[in-house]
Amino acid sequence: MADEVILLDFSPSMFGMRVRIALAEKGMKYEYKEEDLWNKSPLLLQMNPIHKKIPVLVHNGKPVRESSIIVQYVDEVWKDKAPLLPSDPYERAQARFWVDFIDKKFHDAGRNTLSTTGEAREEAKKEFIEIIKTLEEQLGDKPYFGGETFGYVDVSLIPFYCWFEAYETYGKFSVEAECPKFIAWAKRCMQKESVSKSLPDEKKVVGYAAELRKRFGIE
Ligand code: GS8
Repeated sequence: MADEVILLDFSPSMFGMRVRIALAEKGMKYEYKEEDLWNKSPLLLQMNPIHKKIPVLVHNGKPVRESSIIVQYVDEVWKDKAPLLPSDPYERAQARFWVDFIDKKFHDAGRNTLSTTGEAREEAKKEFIEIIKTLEEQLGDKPYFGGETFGYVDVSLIPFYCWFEAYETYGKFSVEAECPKFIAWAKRCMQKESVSKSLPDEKKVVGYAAELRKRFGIE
């Protein structure tokens, strides 16, 4: 029986993009369902009753939740093509550490450049740049965080790149000026079809960020 794969998603979500990229890397066909996060579908509430968040991958009727867990699941289930996690247990633990760092540090720092003003925004930009520099050190001279090939950390981090225009527009700064190596890595990833086809247009993200700022009460 062929696999039935459904993705409950929201196009500007960096977490959803991770799953889209992982599935594209594996060459998987799936049904994409765009959610309205302000009016969630009964299917989303049924498939993720705890967090009520996207993304959710529904594989043969069974839900898998949390983007980093979904990407690892996709890698384990469709293991014959484009391995994303390293085969060595220590290397795998390291990759998981960096994805955890992205979720705990990088994500919040990026969001803070959008959700703050004045002094707090200056602080947020400084922290964001410091975190990117830490990631640049981790990348070293390798083309990808995964080494010679695009891997789990790359899949988890690249979706944030399409948010940079929004961070930079509202934060009034340039990541490229301070972290050119990071931007070179991002452009390298964008050359991959699995990435470029899975990411929304930056302008769309800027529009969504403007809406979020209104909701944060900034504008
Ligand atoms: C985060 C998902 C998430 O924040 C993951 O999958 O990695 N740790 C989770 N999803 C958001 C959209 S992206 O900002 C979401 O579904 N929000 C709806 C809500 O909070 O009601």
